[in-house]
Amino acid sequence: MKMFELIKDHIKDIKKIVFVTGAGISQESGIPTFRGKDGLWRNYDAMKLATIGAFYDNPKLVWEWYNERRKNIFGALPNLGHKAIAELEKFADVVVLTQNIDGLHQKAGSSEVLELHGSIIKIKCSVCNFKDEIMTEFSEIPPLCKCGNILRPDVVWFGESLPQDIWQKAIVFASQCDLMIIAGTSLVVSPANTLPIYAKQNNAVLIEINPENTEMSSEMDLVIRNTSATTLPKFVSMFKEN
Ligand code: BJW
Ligand code: ZN
Repeated sequence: MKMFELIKDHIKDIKKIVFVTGAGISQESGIPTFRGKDGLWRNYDAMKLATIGAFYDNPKLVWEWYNERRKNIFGALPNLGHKAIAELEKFADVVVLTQNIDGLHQKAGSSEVLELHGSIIKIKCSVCNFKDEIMTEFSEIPPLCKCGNILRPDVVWFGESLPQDIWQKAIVFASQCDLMIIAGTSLVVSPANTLPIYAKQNNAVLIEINPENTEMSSEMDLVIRNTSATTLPKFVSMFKEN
């Protein structure tokens, strides 16, 4: 396991681990990523559907996309990558800063998960303050609020700001960690893609797990070009051995 030499000698000093995760970590649970050929849904570009403008132009279309994703996600199980992250809590303080809305980190048993882009089980009214959690598909789309306006997924679309309390906490965790592991994200979407910079300012070790190159691969201390379900269990083994 040559690739781990960088941290193996310092493993006793690693007290705080922050994970930054994206769609790639759930790919091995059967959930498609956004970018690349995976990110096409009925020939629509997922990136063009994940905007507030697309929702107001065609709420029915955007809801059809979410309805299909709800069905897929609610049937999905955490994979060995999610499970390894949960198990690492036995060895260090672990915080997961995820861009995913699928809830699989929580299902795997992680206790500190900050959902930067919201959650697919949550819905909210596009006009009033109504919010709810719904675990089924919607038969009538777009679903309507009691106030008569359209309900929407309680997720963060392009042009919208992240939930500020969660984002502020994420910055604090990122700024205080010893090790940041960035897994399954292309790091093209801001502001989530700035989190490694906060960690670097604290001299944290930065490790990327991704089969492909990303925007920030050259900034990493170590890049592991493999999938997360293959790689993350090896971190657990390494902590166990030390
Ligand atoms: C594996 C693997 C395996 C595969 N193992 N790895 C110009 C105009 C307007 C806005 C902007 C602009 N320029 C910049 C902006 C800001 C914008 C932005 O960043 N845009 C860029 C795309 C250019 N950001 C925002 O708008 C954000 N808000 C904001 O900045 O507020 C202030 C503001 C307001 C107004 C104007 C400007 C600023 C909000 C961003 C919200 C993103 N929302 C989505 C949808 C969430 C809900 C949903 O899921 O439906 O979030 S879009 C989508 O991208 C989703 C993801 O969380 C996010 C990130 O994607 P992720 O997770 O990285 O996935 P992929 O597919 O990109 O990558 C997968 C990776 O996994 C790949 O690298 C694979 O190689 C790898 N992989 N298999 C490990 N098995
Ligand atoms: Zn309402």
